[in-house]
Amino acid sequence: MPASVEPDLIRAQFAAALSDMYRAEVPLYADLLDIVAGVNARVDPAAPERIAVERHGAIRLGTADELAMMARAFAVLGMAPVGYYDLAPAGVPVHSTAFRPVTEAALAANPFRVFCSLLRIDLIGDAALRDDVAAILARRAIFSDAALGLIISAERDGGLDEAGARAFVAALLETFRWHSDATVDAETYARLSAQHRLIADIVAFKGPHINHLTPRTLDIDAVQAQMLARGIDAKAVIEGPPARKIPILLRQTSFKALTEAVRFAGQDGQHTARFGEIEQRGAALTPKGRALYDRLLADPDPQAFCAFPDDLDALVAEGLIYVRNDAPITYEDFLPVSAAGIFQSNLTGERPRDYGDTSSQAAFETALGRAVIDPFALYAAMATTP
Ligand code: OOG
Ligand code: NI
Repeated sequence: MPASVEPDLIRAQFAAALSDMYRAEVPLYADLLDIVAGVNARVDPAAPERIAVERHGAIRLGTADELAMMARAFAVLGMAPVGYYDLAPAGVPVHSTAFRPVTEAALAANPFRVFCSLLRIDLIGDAALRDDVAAILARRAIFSDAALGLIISAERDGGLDEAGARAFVAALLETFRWHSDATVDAETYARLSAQHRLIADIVAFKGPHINHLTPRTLDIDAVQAQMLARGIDAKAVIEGPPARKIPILLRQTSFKALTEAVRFAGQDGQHTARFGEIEQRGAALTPKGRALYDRLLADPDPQAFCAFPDDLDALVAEGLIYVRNDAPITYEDFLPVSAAGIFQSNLTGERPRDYGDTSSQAAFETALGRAVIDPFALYAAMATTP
């Protein structure tokens, strides 16, 4: 068998192909890349190579089978599921993980990550609609036969050769592509949408179209200001911690979803799904740091955050951040509160839902076919003790 291509390389090729596809489909994303590249070059002309190509995307899946196969597809790209995010408390009927590279070398080679959500059919209150959703989803196949065949050969042979890798990138890209033809009629779309707009987005189409692709900026406030100056409809609030000398975790902001023309069986219609987002990443917090962050975030007083030290020595001395050779380790994951804000910002007018406290990591992992990796364990393994 010919030598197999490094998963890091297949991931880099896939991330680049996805970015090109999204750039062609969503002009706002091309503008974002422009602004972010300009700001990053000004902030740090010597920034590590990974920053220039760094992106995260997001998809939403309908069934356990789709999730299990997606995990196998991402494994070919050297990406594993890290963390469990329960969005139900925020009124969004999904739970999620982040597929991403997990070793320092793989992150340095290409840090592409995908926030991947699974619909919680059990949270649909209307039993008849629940059955319809299951039946509609059971009829679709989100992976082509070519993609499935290449996943199976990669698993069997321990990788893909060059031709296989090229074919796999092209085949998997199709799963992430936008399709303006809905798989349901307008009446069914309206029923799904009335239950929750996100349910219509997940169920009514042929596949889990990529709904945003997010470049990483070194100064989110500067990018936000430039977007507003260009007349782009940016969300007013930046999600995550306030601006600081030593950035921590993740700050994100998103831009309104596009309204797109779609075709229902026999009828024209509209759907809003795809949007823009930028993010700035900071230091990964230890469990102690994260507990402090969560406590301060819950405090209604906006000044509360002053209690989080903003000095490298203090952060290290108090054991709030992970460091490696005296430098903060970058946070590679997501934040459930910010993710909820990102979902909500694209669901204007959606009435609030109360799904109660129904977190179900065990059910998610059964669907996934494996346990998710604990992000703290990954940072702890990379850290050097001071
Ligand atoms: C995912 C929202 C979460 C983030 O950056 O926190 C997310 C979605 O809208 O499907 O991407
Ligand atoms: Ni995002």
